[in-house]
Amino acid sequence: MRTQVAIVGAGPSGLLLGALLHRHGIDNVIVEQRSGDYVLSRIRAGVLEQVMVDLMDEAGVGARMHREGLPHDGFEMAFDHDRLRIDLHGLTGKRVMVYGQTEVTRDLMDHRAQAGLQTVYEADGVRLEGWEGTRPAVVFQHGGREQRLEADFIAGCDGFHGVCRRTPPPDAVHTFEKVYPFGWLGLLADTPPVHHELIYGSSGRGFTLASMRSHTRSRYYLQCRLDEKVEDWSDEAFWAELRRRLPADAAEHLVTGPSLEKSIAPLRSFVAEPMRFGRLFLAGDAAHIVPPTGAKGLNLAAGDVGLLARALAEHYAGSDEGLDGYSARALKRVWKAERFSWWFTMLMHQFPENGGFGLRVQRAEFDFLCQSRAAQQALAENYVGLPL
Ligand code: RFL
Ligand code: PHB
Repeated sequence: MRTQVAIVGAGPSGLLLGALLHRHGIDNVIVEQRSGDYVLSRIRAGVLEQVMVDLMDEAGVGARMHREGLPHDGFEMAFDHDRLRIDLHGLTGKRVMVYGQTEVTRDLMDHRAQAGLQTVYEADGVRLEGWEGTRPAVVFQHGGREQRLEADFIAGCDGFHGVCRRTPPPDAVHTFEKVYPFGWLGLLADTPPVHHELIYGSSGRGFTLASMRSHTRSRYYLQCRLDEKVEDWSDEAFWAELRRRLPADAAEHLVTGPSLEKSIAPLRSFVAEPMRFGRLFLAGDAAHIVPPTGAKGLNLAAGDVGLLARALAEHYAGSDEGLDGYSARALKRVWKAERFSWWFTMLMHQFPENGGFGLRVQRAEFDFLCQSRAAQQALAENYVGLPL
C-alpha cells in the first residue's frame, strides 16, 4: 500500500487531520488498533472552542454540529456557597460549543466513509520504519498477515499510550510531566442537565463539574481518589455525593437516573518536545496531555492538526516553511494551554496535602476573580481558546 500521509490513530486528531488533508487533495490512510465501535464508545470531551468549530467547517463536517450543538455564552464557578458567572461572550466576544467528542468522531467517520478514504481498523503490532529518512512506512498485522503502508510522511495521532512518541530514541524526546494526586469519576445519564450552563464547583468534599451533551443528556464529574474503582460507586452513591458537592440551589434541580456510562480518568499534565522527528509528526494526546479542567485536550489536538494540515498542503505546493516551523509553533500554543489547565486545576480541586495555607490561597484567588474584571477576562480568554 502507498499513500501520501500515513496517519496512526483514528481518534479526533487522526480523523480531523485526514478530513483536512482530503480537502487539500492530499491522499491519506489511517491505521487504528481498535475497532470503530470501540473508538465511538469512549466518552470524553464535551466543549469545543471556536478554532475547533472552524476546523470542522473547513473540513466540511460541521453541519450536524451547528444543528445539534449548544452554543454557550458563559459558565458558572461555585466556591463553597459563593457563585461567579464567567460571561465568556461579554468578556471576549466569543463563545464555546457544547458538542460531544463522540459526535465529532461519528461525523468525521461518516465523512471518511462517504469520501471513500481508507481506514484500517483492528491493526495489530503497529510499528514505524524509515521515519528518519525519505521513505517512511507504517507496518502492522491485519487479517492474519503483515501489511506495509508506505508514505511521504507519518502523522502520529495515536494518543498518550501510542507507539509513535516512543519510536524515536529516548534521548531525542524530552518529556515534562506533572501527575495530580486524584482522578475524575465521570457519569453520563439521560437526564436534563442541572443547569443550562456548565458549573465548575469547589467544595470541601472535592471538585465537581456539571456538564451536558444535550438538553436531555447530562455529564457529571466528581474528584475522586486514585485508588477508587468504578465498581465501588453505585449510581445512587454518585448522585448522593454530587448533590452534596453542588451549590444548594443547583442541587435542588438535580434529576437523577440510571447511568449510561461511568469511568475514572487520572489527571496529568504532560508535554513531549519536539513534535517532529524527521518525517514523523506528532499531534494531539500523542504529544501532550492536560488535566480536563480547562476543556483543552481535544481543542489542542485540533489546533495541532490544523497547523499540520496547512503545513503539509504548503509542502505539496512547494514550500517546507510550515513543516519546519510546525513543532515550535504548536508547542508555543500547547504550553499556554498547559499553564491554563494547571492553574484552573490547582484553583478548583482539594489538595489536603497543601493544608490550610493552600486552601486560603485558593479562596483568595476566587475572591480576586469575583472582584476583578481583568482576572475574569484572562480566564475567559484562555477558556474560549487562544488563536492558532
Ligand atoms: P485519542 O482520542 O486518544 O486517540 C488516539 C487513537 O489512537 C489509537 N491508538 C493506536 N492506533 C494504532 N496503533 C497504536 N499503537 C495505537 N495506540 C493508540 C487509539 O485507539 C485511539 O483511537 O487521541 P487524540 O486523537 O489526540 O484526541 C485527544 C482527545 O481525545 C483528548 O485530548 C480529549 O478527550 C481530552 N478531554 C477533553 N478535551 C477537550 O478539549 N474538552 C473537554 O471537555 C475534554 N474533556 C477529556 C475530557 C478527556 C477525558 N479523559 C477520559 C481523559 C474529559 C475526560 C474525562
Ligand atoms: C465534559 O462535558 O465532558 C467536559 C466539559 C468541560 C470540561 C471537561 C469535560 O472542562
